[in-house]
Amino acid sequence: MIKVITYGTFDLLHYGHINLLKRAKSLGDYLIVGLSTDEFNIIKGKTCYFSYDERKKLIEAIRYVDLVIPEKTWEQKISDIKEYKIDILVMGDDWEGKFDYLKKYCKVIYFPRTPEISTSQIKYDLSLVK
Ligand code: C2G
Repeated sequence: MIKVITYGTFDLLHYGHINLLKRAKSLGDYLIVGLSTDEFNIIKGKTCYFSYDERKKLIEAIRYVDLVIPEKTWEQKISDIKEYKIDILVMGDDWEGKFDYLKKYCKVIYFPRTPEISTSQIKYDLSLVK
């Protein structure tokens, strides 16, 4: 069984996220999502519209996702890879190169981001609606 993992905040879930999760799952049989907790998002400098529990419910409803675990720190990836026997780590290419240090533990693949859509873009566009 090929196990894949990816990490993210996934706030205001949109088709860019879905594209990434679909492609991540296509690489194996089992996809784990390390979902950033509200506390970790503060460390990441992100303010979320949806809470961790709400975002978890959304991600768990996606057919490509088999398990959601909390992402609490930058450092947990190595232990996650070992604990869950991960074969492939996938991230969007805005992270290109940033997780190459994990190549000694598993394959690391960066997929092109879905252009033109992002959570911040959605927030901005909505701010224009009166
Ligand atoms: N993504 C994408 N296309 C978009 C928007 C996002 O492919 N249009 C991808 C990102 O590249 C990332 C994933 O969807 O791989 C989740 O995006 P974010 O929630 O923005 O993730 P981020 O805040 O970058 O957190 O430890 C890793 C971090 O937790 C990643």
